[in-house]
Amino acid sequence: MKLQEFIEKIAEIEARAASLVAEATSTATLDAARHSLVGRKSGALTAMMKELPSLSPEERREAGAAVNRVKTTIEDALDTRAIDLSSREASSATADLTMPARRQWKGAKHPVTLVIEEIEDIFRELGFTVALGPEVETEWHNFGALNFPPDHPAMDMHDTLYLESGLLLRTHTSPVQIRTLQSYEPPIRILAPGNVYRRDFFDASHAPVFGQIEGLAIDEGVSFVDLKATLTQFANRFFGSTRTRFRPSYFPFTEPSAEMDVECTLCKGSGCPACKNTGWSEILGSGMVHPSVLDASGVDSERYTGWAFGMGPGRAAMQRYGVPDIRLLYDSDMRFLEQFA
Ligand code: 2NL
Repeated sequence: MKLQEFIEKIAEIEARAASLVAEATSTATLDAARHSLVGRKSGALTAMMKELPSLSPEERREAGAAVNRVKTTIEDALDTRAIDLSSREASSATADLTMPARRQWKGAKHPVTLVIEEIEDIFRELGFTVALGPEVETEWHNFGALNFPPDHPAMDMHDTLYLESGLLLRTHTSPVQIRTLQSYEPPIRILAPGNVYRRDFFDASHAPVFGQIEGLAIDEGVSFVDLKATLTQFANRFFGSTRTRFRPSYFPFTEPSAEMDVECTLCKGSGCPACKNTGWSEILGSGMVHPSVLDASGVDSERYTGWAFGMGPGRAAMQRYGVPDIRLLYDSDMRFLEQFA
């Protein structure tokens, strides 16, 4: 083959390559073009390279340089087009331009968590500290130290799961206060929030696992006046300025004991289904700590007195947000929870 002929042939291949690359509309047709042009076995340009030895040594140098230049040009064009086609194929395979934009999910605190944090904030300002303890407790911390008489009807409300080792699932957060009384000298002002367990049906107003917050204040000279003043102050902060009333009650661990009611937040005292037409809603139980409880924990009941209360943040959240069924607080239904975001 003559040099002239060689140069013409590779120019022809270069021109054919340009149109093949331009006409390739898929990676498959482009791959076929690459094969026919620069393929190792049957590529047109590869065939030309095999012709080089038939030229004279002087012609071979010029022809070799020319064929290498064309090879680089063709390969660059093929590579550029390949990237273009594959990105176009990838995006046309997944993009549905009629699809609605994805809505951003926004995390939010659970209404019961909101209520617990609000109660903690109010009591923190009054000098209380948050105390935590185990949910699996000894019978002594849950009942013995709290002056529960054996076989007393008060025990019926506190049935729970008993574990093999004589331990049980705590029925209230009072054991946290017992542990605090055992390890700290008064003055003590603590708030004990946490989950508690009781043998109950799961219905609109009961749950077998529920949140409780108890408070305890112990010092010299603490009286029922402190209980009433502090809890009234709390009710005004939590429910807005509202009337409160104290009714006598019974707990084994307090004497005297009292329930605190607030004016029904829904009907403002005029009576509605939520307050069973009484105009009042019960929000917590309280009382002066029984001397036997102080003595059991090693606190001198001749020197110290104190008061305590217990309330359900789930119940409080239901009143605050007008939730009609306690199960809504445990279902994790996004349609309900989203409203608090
Ligand atoms: C309620 C009533 C109450 C207490 C809890 C308490 C704790 C100790 C000593 C004395 Cl260590 N009392 N806690 C007192 C009165 C009432 O809870 O209805 N809770 C949901």
